Amino acid sequence: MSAHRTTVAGVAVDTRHWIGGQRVASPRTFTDASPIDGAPIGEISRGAADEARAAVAAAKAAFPGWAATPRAERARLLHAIADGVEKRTEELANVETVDNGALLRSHRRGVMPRVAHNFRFFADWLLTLEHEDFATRGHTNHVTWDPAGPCVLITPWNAPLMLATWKVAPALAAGNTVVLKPAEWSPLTASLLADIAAEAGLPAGVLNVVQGYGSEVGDALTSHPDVRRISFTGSVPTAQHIAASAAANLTPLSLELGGKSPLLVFADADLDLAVDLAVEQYDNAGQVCLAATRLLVEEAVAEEFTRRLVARASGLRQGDPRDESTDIGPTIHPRQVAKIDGFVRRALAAGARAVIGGHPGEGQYYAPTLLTDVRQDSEIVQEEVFGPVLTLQTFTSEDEAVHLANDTRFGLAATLATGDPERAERVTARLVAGTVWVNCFFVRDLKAPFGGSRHSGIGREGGTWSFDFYCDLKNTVTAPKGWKDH
Ligand code: TXE
Repeated sequence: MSAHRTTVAGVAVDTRHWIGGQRVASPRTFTDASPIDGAPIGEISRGAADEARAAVAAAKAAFPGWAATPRAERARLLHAIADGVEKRTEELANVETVDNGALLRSHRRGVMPRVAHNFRFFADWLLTLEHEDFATRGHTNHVTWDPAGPCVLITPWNAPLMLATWKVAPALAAGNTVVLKPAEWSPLTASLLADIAAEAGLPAGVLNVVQGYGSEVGDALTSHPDVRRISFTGSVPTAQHIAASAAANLTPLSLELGGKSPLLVFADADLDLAVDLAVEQYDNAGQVCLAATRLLVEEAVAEEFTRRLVARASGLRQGDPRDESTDIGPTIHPRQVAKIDGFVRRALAAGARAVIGGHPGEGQYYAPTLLTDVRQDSEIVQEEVFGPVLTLQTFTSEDEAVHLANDTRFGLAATLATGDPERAERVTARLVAGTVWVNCFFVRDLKAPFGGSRHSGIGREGGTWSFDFYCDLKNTVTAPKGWKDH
């Protein structure tokens, strides 16, 4: 491990920035540690305003060439990046697991294949984008999807490469250049992505990676006048800060923020399925923006549901995320453990009951927790915990279920367990949520719009919606030959 590189899970990772096709070091570094055991795994270049400005300048310089690159060639290069991701799946999965603590088996079988798919999907979609033409009083309207310019993409630590490539792939496909700022708690796979993109032949400056703390590198990126789009996934306070910083240049923003999503379990549901859906909410130690952390259960089945859930959740194995038999890994950082525990302590002090868990485990592990006897207006019901902590409340009518489901400041997702399709339709129509899952969870097609309402964000990404965001739409109106308009 040096100030320039480290080896993690047998994989060499460059820990410097990637700017204009060059590795660039900062005078200072910060230490990246593994959530598995807290051991240091890398000394990462600690970016500041200078590196941020250099990365935007590199993205600006590369923009005209990339924007003018024929779509088919852009698509070919994105497929080549996907090939590189597929070739290095095992390495990426191992590095990501050591860096952010999520399960190796899901990185291997689920996440990394989807990272490759992100590139393939947007490469293919690019080729289907039509330039629309229509006539108005003899004139033609010709609508084009023009690349917007340099984009700043700021990503979190809970699914580092997955969330980064959700943004990088459509931004590049649209003909934009990119400055990616990964989270300081999980910086490594972004650096590997830069290697893969370079090996694939992506021209210098088209993708840049700046490492560092958001508070030190962020403003120089988000207030930069040459930046044409900012896409951010993370917390509400940081989003508010970024929005204020972007306001100086009216830079368009896409914000994907947290949630406090409900799982509504109706008495007519298949209870085993409902319990499966509830248990899934402990995945990634609850560090999932979409997690349905509020279980809202119809009173008639609440006792039986709780009994089955407790039986299942008590059997979950918590431990080393590299172990195939582990169900729940560690939380990302000691600060996150303290934050989760603070929420739980305050809930217990306010009268909540921990049916299971309610305390930290060894190291950075937090025991899967289920809290009952919680009030709707309490902090634990209203605020995102981002840990393996579920609350359970009951309802007696559909109206009450909808009221409880909608009664937070968020609106990211909702999940319903019901055996009645008409009820599903009625309830769904009344829910405030960007995504509603009926008798399923986490099924995500890149064609579908993804995002949240209220404090869960602004805008939608996926399919056409990504291109809406990453392109400047232009309508060219051409008069017919010989036409004189007054
Ligand atoms: O997020 P931040 P944190 C929620 C979750 C979690 C909480 C705090 O509830 O407990 O947020 O996590 C960069 N200018 N989510 O503190 O600060 C930062 O470097 C520009 C939900 O880690 O939002 C990182 O790259 N950038 C969420 C990214 O923002 C700045 C996922 C996210 O960090 C910046 C993560 C600044 N001034 C957390 N300050 C989800 N929606 O999935 C920080 N950053």
